[in-house]
Amino acid sequence: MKPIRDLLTRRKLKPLLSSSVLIILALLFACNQEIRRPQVRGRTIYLDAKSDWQGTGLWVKKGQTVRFECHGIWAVAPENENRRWPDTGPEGHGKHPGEKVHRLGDPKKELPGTPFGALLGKVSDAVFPIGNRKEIIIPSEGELYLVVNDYPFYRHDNRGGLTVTIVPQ
Ligand SMILES: [Ca+2]
Repeated sequence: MKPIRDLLTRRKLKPLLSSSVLIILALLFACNQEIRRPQVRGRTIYLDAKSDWQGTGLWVKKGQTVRFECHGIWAVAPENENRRWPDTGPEGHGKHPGEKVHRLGDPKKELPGTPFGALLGKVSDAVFPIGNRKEIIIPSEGELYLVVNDYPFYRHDNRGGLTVTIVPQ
């Protein structure tokens, strides 16, 4: 009787043991995948001054803080207009002569009341200035888009671009 009982126990135990091993292996694999998966916290894009609104691929929420870091220079006019529109960063041309010459065109800007050449953001229909600020509180939910502030119909003569690192908090 004893060998038969042993055999029965072994027969019941064996599938149990092997399925337990499989479950443990599956869990270990899943944990490993979780650890290996890159944690995408933000991204860096190149924003050409000639570009229309450029998607960042980042989905942001209303009230969320987003950090920005910009490198590079751009301008809303070609090189031969450098005296009016000298190279600038994300803060834009506010203090330069071109801004005064074109002050009557302010309502035609992508974002009126904000300097030419300033970095702008858009989420859903909300357009907002970013400029050289390091942090922005997002006003709406959706994908974050970026553009240089210029006449939307006159970006083709712009020069330069910015490398923008965007990190939602
Ligand atoms: Ca332009």
